[in-house]
Amino acid sequence: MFVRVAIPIVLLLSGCADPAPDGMAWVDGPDERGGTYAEPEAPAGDGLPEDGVLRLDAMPRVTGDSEDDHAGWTVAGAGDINGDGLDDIVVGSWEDADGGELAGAAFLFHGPITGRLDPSEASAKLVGAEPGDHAGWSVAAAGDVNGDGFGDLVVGAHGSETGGSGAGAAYLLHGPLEGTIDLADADAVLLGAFWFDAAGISVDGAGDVNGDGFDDLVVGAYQDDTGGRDAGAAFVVYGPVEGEHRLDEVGQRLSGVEEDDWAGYTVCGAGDLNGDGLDDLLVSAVGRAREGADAGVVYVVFGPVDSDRSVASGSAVVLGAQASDRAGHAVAVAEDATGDGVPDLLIGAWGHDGGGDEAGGVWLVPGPFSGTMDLRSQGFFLGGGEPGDRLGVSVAAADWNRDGVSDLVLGSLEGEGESAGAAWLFFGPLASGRSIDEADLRIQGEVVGDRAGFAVAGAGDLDGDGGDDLLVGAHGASSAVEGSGAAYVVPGL
Ligand SMILES: [Ca+2]
Ligand SMILES: [Ca+2]
Ligand SMILES: [Ca+2]
Ligand SMILES: [Ca+2]
Repeated sequence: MFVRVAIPIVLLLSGCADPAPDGMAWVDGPDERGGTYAEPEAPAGDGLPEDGVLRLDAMPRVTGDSEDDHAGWTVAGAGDINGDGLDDIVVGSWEDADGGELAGAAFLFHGPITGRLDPSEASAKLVGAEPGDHAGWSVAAAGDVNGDGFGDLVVGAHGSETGGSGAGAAYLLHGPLEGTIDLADADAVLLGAFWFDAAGISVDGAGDVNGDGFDDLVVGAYQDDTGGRDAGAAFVVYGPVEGEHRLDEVGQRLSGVEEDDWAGYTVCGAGDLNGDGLDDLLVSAVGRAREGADAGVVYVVFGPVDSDRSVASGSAVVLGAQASDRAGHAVAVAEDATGDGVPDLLIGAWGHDGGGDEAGGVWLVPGPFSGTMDLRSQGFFLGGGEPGDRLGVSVAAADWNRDGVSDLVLGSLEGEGESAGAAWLFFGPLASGRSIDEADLRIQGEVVGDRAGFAVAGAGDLDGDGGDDLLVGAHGASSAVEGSGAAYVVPGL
């Protein structure tokens, strides 16, 4: 029996960002933290900061609750969990210890989110079932899996051992959700199929992949061995689903092609990309080799998925450009970023070395998608980071400026050293490559060490003004206590 390391050193969060006040203004209080938010006066000009820097200091914020919880490692729009017509958010905190050391947790906050909120003001806290579960490493809106009209949530816990050592798990929770909830009591508990599969490393709502009217789930298990050792897999689980099940018993397995492909490290519900009325998926295999390890590949998997099969079978394939790029580590679907009415893909490749060692970069790949596509010759490159910036460690698309065209958000580490962090926002439509120097806005972290932009996501419409809001995770922030972590809301224009 060989022994495998469940958590590789290079492990970073997997990212799938779903499509997502209108400029509330910060009003200074008696001290620098004592301000409040107010509805704005009519914004000057277009309402954008004159220097092109959007400072998170002035944005609504939620925090983790204990030292070194690093909440905000993942952030996601949750959909409308409580059915009040306003979208809600979920913030992952996999180092939270309420359920035991590294059991992890996720916080649900209902929209609207104004001012600066404590974790005690969360609408619900979902607590990892057992020590070491890493619950909240991945979190996502699940759509409406049980068809009751309330949005549902899915939480990954790839360290869970309920299904065997390192098997991992994903939890489905039906909205509405209030108070403290032990994930062991989730409406559905989906266990990794085998030891050390690391199921739940990534999770997402899949939309309705089989067209039965119920939303479905996709769960990544990057150490699944079906296609070769650590070839990885993604499981599609059709709603409705309740109770405890093994993923291979209740889901369809899309298995990676070769050893060490790490298929399913990132999974993403993509909406209906090919217009056949069935929703489609993205499955990234960040370890896939191309003239060397870890070039990465993104599979566009078209619904329906009727049986276990290779993830490459019948899928469009987008090849990473170079070894070590890790293309697809973060992915997002833009409803339309080029202005032709066809959905586009945003593919982050934080390991790309074009701008220096791990400067990173992001490709915008215009749809439609078919056959084999190659980032060397297809798509627009968005780059310009410095060495170590890992630009594209997170990506998101949403219509933030409300002009009907998707806007793009590129997150980064911004340097290997201590960093406040940053993300860059480009307004669509984009028709060619760009440098982040040409970005329309730079979203700037608050304090050195915050790591703002390590996670970004579309939040949906938290305040009901009809525009898309953004989320920026800052897991390094010490906003509440040292290393509590934080997540910021950037209200749409
Ligand atoms: Ca709501
Ligand atoms: Ca529901
Ligand atoms: Ca379905
Ligand atoms: Ca726009």
